[in-house]
Amino acid sequence: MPGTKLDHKNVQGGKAWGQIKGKQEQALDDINLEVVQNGDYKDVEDLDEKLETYKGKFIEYDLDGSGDLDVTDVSYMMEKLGQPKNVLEKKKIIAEIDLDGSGTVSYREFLKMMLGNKSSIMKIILMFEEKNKEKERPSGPPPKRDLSSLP
Ligand SMILES: [Ca+2]
Repeated sequence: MPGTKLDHKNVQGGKAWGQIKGKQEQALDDINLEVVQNGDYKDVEDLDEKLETYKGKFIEYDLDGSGDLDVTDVSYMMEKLGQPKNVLEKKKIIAEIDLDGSGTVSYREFLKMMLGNKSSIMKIILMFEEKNKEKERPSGPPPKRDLSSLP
């Protein structure tokens, strides 16, 4: 039916939006549970905690609640993280983690990226953000993000 892909600008914060986000969270919870149960990542430290964090991130960036991160979602993510990219760069970022070639990043693909050993631009940027957050900043504006300062 038309209109299932909602415009987040109009509905975010509304009741319909809350329902979409609730459903979305449920779906991601199911995938998290499956990941824990199938044991692929049993060697990952604090797996439950990490899955919870990644779920939150995915929901935050999946603006329309479609269950996939598309170019628009990745644009928003990169801008929010202070790493604006052009369309080609965004497509490249997605292609690195888009295992089934759909042109979008599903939650399973997102988890594979975050939990796997393979490096990718999105992973580096997200990990960098996480590191930045951990640092305590009692006052003043946050320091300008700079990818060249990564280890
Ligand atoms: Ca995909």
